[in-house]
Amino acid sequence: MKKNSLLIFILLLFLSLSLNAQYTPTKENLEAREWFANAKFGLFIHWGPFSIPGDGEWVMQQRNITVKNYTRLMDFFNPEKFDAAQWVSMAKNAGMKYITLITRHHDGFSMWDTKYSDFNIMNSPYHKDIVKAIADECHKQGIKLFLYYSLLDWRRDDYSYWTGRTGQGTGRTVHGNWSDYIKFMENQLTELLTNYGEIGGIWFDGYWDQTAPEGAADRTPKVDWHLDEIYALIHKLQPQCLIGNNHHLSPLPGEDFQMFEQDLPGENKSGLSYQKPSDLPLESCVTMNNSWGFNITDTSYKTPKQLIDLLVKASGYGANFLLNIGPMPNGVVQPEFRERLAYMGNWLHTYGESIYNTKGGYIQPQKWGAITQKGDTMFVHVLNDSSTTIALENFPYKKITKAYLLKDNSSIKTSLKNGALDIEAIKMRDDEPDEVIVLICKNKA
Ligand code: JFZ
Repeated sequence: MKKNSLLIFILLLFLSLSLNAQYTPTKENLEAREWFANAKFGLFIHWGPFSIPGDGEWVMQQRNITVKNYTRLMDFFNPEKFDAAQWVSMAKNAGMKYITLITRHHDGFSMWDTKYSDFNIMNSPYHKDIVKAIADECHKQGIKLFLYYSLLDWRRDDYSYWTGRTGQGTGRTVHGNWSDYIKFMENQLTELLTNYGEIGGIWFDGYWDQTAPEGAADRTPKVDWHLDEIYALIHKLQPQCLIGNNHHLSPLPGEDFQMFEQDLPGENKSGLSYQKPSDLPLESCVTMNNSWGFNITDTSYKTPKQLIDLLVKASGYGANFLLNIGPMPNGVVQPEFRERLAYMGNWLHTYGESIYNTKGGYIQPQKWGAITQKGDTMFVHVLNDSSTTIALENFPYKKITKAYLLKDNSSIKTSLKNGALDIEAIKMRDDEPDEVIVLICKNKA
């Protein structure tokens, strides 16, 4: 009898451990992943009281603003010109299929009507639920909404700031209870996943605050994030909701997509993206200038051509491109951002079929450009002048039945011999960021 109960105990222990470690996405979730991988282009919005000083969303950390002083920003946040319908249609007209909205960044301000923190939009002079306004418009205009949610908090005493890498200069002295903090996040996430209709995904950030930087001998988190529990809660409330976490590591169990910050998958220009691309749907998030949140002196805008290059190369890697805006504190999106978004939308109007619903190329993006594929159609995106022919080694088809420019159907010379494809040299035009060659292929090699 005793032996039996011990056996059952061990069995149960083993079962619960393996249940936690394993995650089997539901059918809805797998469908949502497929939708996501085909969507290709989204709008990231960094906006909140942190926009007021015009110094980026890290202003509290960078200027060591105390909790007491920072709280005053709530009294000034009154974005009277904010128009959710306009923002959502701006994203749609840019050819974007989803919006990823900051609901609570590291400064801890909640952009919705939450019961679990007083530092929220309902206590600002604006007094209207911004997440609700955007969620309603997204549902109305048929664009998916993803919610950015920070795991890191620069204000709360129960956030383990004493083991964190940031948030040391905000004047906190009390060491609160970590389990309270986990409960707080679960309560807030439950609100977000209950009161705002269907949510496309949760975009976590801040995990890295409790981990030594890349290269350190020991990179185990200093706290137990309870991610299994948090992820299970999300998937229970909304099984289709995709979970991603900007921890700059390989995906953890329970995650549904993988993101790269200021980098294309597999590239590491930012020094933040050491992680290898996985089999999950991929997403690259990038700023339009050098700031996420509104920065009044940052005028280093990427050119429209640079933005098209990034979108095309992300697609060539099989990844989504999540392009950021940091609107102004009054709710106006600055014209430099609006112009670029309009340009992208215009471009996608003509070239969308070479981006949406495509897979990454059989070879990765190259100096001259990138490849995207849809069935037996291959799109060769020439982004940089190729004065010589473009040579594609190990071409995966034996025959090309048609080769032409997507914009005007004019035919393009190709020669396919012994698995090597040569495409005639393409001269770039100033008004055309990408010359898209369509190859209709036959007979897989
Ligand atoms: C994070 C945020 O901190 C940032 O404000 C923005 O929201 C971006 C999309 O995501 O960026 C990071 C993440 C990690 C580090 C720095 C910035 N890090 O490890 O130093």
